[in-house]
Amino acid sequence: MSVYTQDDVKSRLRLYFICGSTNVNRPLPTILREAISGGITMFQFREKGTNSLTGDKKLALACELQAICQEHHIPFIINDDVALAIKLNADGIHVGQGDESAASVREKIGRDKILGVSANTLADAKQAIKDGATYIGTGPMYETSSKDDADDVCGPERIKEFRQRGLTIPIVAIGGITADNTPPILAAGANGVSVISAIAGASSPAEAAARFKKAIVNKF
Ligand code: TZP
Ligand code: MG
Repeated sequence: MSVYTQDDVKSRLRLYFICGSTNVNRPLPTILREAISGGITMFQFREKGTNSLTGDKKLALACELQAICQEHHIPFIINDDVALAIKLNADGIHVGQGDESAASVREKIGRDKILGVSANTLADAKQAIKDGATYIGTGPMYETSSKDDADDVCGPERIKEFRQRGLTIPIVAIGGITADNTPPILAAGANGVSVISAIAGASSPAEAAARFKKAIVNKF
């Protein structure tokens, strides 16, 4: 699929698995296959931090993960690395506020690709929309140990506020999300949850993803 409508993206955001090689202690391609069998709806390759792969090793892993996603019709998104996303013709890219500007990324990738932007304030969210974001990510909803420089916990109230202020863009929540604490996030108006450790660190990523699906399915 190369053109995504907002409705496609909203449903794809429901269970958005994010992972890099440093988040797992088994091979990431294996974990990804298991997470897909449990029902994830989108995948982001986020290779960053100490001991993360670079250069050819990063490229080789990205290619392998993309092939798995393609086999299962799961959109493959790359975090931050615009050159890699373009080289692989990935389905999309996700950038944070400290990365290359969303407007510049949109210009490079064209209008048909998914562009995710992290936005923790209403002003940043509005700017992201102007710049051509397809969806915004916001958090951390709850305490997380997966991001060293995470902002303060905002809770589902952030999502509620964005919706009350009139934002209709697809929104995915992030940070400390588990199957158990998912319902208030969806009730606040998020289209889905993005998750690293509750799936990547589970003894069974497939079962972990399936537990999320149970929490999500009744909400739509
Ligand atoms: N951005 C805000 S919190 C976070 C990112 C990338 C980490 C989310 O990981 P986890 O393990 O699902 O809390
Ligand atoms: Mg980033």
